[in-house]
Amino acid sequence: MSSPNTPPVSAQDFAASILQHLKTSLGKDAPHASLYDWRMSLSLALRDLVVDPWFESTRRTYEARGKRVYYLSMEFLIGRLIEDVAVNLQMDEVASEALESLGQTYEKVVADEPDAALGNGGLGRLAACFMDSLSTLGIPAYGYGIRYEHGLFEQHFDKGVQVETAETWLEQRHAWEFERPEVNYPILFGGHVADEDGKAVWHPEETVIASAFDTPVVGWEGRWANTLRLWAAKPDRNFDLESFNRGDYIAASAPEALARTISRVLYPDDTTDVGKELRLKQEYFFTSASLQDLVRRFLSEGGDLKSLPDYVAIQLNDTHPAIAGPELVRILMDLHSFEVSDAISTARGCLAYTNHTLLPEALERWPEDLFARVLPRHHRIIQLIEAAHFAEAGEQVRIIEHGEVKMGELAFVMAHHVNGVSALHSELVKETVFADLHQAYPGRIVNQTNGITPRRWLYACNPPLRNLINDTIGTAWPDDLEKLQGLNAHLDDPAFIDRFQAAKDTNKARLSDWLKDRDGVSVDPAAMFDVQIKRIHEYKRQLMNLLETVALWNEIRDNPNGAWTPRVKIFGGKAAPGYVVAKEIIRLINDAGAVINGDPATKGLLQVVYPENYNVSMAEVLIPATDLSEQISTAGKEASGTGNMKFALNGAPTIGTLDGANVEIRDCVGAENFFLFGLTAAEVAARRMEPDYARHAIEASPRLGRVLEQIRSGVFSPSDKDRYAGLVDGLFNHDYFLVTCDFDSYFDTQRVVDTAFADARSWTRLAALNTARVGWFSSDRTISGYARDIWNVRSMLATGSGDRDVA
Ligand code: GPQ
Repeated sequence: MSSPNTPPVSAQDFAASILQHLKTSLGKDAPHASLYDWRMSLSLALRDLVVDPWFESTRRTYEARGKRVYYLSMEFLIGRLIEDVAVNLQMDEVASEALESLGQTYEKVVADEPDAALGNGGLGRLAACFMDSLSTLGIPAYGYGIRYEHGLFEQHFDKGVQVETAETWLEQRHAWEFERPEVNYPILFGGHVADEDGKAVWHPEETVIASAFDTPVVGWEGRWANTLRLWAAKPDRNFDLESFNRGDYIAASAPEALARTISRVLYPDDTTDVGKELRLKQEYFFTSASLQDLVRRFLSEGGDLKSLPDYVAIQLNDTHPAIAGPELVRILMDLHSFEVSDAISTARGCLAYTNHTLLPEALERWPEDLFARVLPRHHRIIQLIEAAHFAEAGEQVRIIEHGEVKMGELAFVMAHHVNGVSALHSELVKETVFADLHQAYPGRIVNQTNGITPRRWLYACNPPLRNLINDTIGTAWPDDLEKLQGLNAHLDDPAFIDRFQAAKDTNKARLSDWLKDRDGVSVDPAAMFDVQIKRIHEYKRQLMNLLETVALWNEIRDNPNGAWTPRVKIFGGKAAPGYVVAKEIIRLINDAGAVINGDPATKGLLQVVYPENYNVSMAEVLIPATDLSEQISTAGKEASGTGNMKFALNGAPTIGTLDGANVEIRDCVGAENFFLFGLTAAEVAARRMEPDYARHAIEASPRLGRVLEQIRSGVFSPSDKDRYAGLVDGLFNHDYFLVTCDFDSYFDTQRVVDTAFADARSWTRLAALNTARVGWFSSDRTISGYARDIWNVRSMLATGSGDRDVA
């Protein structure tokens, strides 16, 4: 494996490798190569360099009989991989030089790669950051998920309205994966369960084949590489020749179409439950394939299944793979003759569950009849699990209740640990959704505050800041992010602050150019870039941000000679296609933006920008260029947030509520360096009990009342004056997320931000202070916590003193 900071090959050799791939893998010579051909050749040449560390990692794990982590997730939002791999292999400069020597521009080739958008948002991106950290820390691990043919939909705006089109990343060859046609498992559905000689025997009626595709995930400095194994669905019989011969061509290909449907599309719902049969099938499909695969691996190494928990740690990313509990029990009982209680305790010894939300609509529940029809054997096993749970803990919490199978309760009961994703969230998990189960199983709930990989979210996406940090504190920080604390000593050095400002200016200029090229939008890089990027959801309160924007517009018009701080309000994010209110909010942002941007009275002082189709690669351009990070969810609703960490790390102070990981970010940067506003989680709960709280808040705020009246009366929708009447009435009558109650506090705090930003040097110091103090939010720290508190696994990377301690 490569030694620190030494690229494994020279630019000359790497150029030769690219040319070789161009010829033998793409079938082109340089004069005829398209951008696609160059990009594929570069990717394949980089992939070649990952294979040795990958084999070596597998071999070492096998020889040491090391415990492996299996991370089961419906989503891996990995984005582009070229830069990621190049940076982790210290090949970024070499790759750039090699392409240059071939007459190509590295940045252009990198930008040609489609995002692998196999996730909705934070949950999926967290899984991708965890894969990076598991490899960086040298923990043997597999990520298991679904190889969706269509990732998250593409978003377009048609006169401000979100329209969705299918995402098609697999129309091109995916350069990074290795197909494993020999790794196939049958996945069974439906049928019935018969009692035969006192044994329950499942007679399924449908079989789908899960087929593996492996992507190596290389860690920092190429020290270690793990596998992301994604399952594609295939029919068990490809083609019904009998029907074909009869001339029934549609019937002949029907089984194939049906089977493939299972891995066809990613459900675009984020934190909302959909309850569709196909979704349940997707969940069981990838969970069953993954468990069959890990059991096969374990047995092939000569293991005795009773000791499975000593060698296998299975992490359930939310309830989506919660069927793992009953499925592992089924495998142990039906295929390996375990007694029920042994099967349950062995399965529980392997399983742990991460909860990502308190929103009741996101805790999955399946109608019992649907569940029993699709998975009749598991339905019975869940009854056995429930009985065992009653025997252990008393009968106060049911898993099957009111005709529904409750996946949160199932995951909890079958896990040896349950974790929340920020300190506040984990406490609320104990107090609210799982209060009774917490009583029954004290100590089971623990906290693991989320993190982000600093390789992608600072080193790769922010070269100017990366170079400044290297020059200031050396190069040991990308896998030891607390080293950024060393920047604290430079916060009062004017030369450092100048360079920090220069880095931010470079990034803002890059974003401005990007917006101009992509959308023809001009922004002033000297204005404050105020950014809110995330899924559109009422609890995240993009609407409150928009109301504040309109209020500010009013104030500037009322007082045109005031000392206003110029702002560009940047929004980014998608709404679930079926989430009507979220789509109205998108339309309102676009409508109001059009009016505000066209107003000569506020030109140069206030602008609204909403680039369509926000995704990971857009985040990589926006975050380094941001001056102010908007983290304004209703307290108690955002489990953690991870965008909040990315902004702070890249030198953007936060305006935010005491919610999720904001609380811990504020602890790290210092209360005086965080623009706090709004009700606390406890105050939110109390306020909701007050009658007519929203109406009272609106009456008490003439500023807010005026904005709502403008929206309601059609100021931003002159051709359709009532367009937003429903949205505004909603705020008066059922403002569940307390937009109205927090509005004044938010507006006032934004004016404090205005004043602070106007003092450029002290603002830059504040930005640099954020970078210096948030190293704790590295996902390396998070993964070390899981390894120590939940998985009981160790790093395989030897240091001078034996195993590297990941804790
Ligand atoms: N999250 Cl339940 C999602 O992105 N999708 C989901 O379906 C659920 C949660 C997010 C959550 O809203 C954020 O607060 C977290 O930071 C993120 O998961 C990762 O834990």
